[in-house]
Amino acid sequence: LGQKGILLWFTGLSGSGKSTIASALEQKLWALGKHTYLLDGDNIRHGLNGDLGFSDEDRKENIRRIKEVAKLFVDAGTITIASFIAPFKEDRASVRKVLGQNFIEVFIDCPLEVCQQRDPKGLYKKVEMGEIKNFTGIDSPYEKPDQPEIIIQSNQLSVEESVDTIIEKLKPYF
Ligand code: GGZ
Repeated sequence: LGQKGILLWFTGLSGSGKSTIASALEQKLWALGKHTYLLDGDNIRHGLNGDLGFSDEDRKENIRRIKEVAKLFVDAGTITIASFIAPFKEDRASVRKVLGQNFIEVFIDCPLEVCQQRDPKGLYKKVEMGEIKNFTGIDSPYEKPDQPEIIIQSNQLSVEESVDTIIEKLKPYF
C-alpha cells in the first residue's frame, strides 16, 4: 500500500564510505516514514554467502545471489539499499536488467589514496604487508560505473550532505 520498492545499489571501493552513508540514509528514510532494508556484508557475507571469498568468480556469485534477494525485497515494496563493492560492470548491469526502472546505481566515488589513508579496518595495511591478496583497487579490478543515477564524491561531501543529495534525487521515485 503506497510504497513502491526500489533498489539503491551503493558501489565503490573498500573505505569509500558506502556503509556509513547507507546507514545514515536509512535513518533519514525512516524519519520520512519509509520502510527500508539494508543488505550489506554483515548480513549477507556472514550468512547466505558465507561460503564465498574474493576471487572474481566468488564476487560474481556474491552479487548474483544479492540480486535475487534484493529483487524479493523490492517486490515486497521495500526501499532496499545494497552496499557492496560489486567491482564488475557486467554484474551491476545484470542487477539493473532484472530490476529495470526500480534500480538506482549510487557510485560512492572516492580516490583510492583517500580510502588507503582512511583505512577504517586496517585492511589496506594488511594488503601492504602481503597478508591479503586480490584486494579491490590494488591487485583486483574495480570497474567504475559509466552512467550511475547518482554520484557521491564522498571525500568532498559530509555524510549529511551525501544523504541529502541522495534523498533529493530520490524524490521522483516517491
Ligand atoms: C575487497 C575485501 C577483501 C578483498 C575482505 N577485496 O571495507 P569493508 O571490508 O568493510 O568492505 C570490503 C568487503 C567487500 O565485500 P563485498 O561483498 O562488498 O565485495 S564484492 O562486491 O567485491 O564481492 C572489505 C572486505 O569485504 N574485504 N577482503 N580481497 N574487500
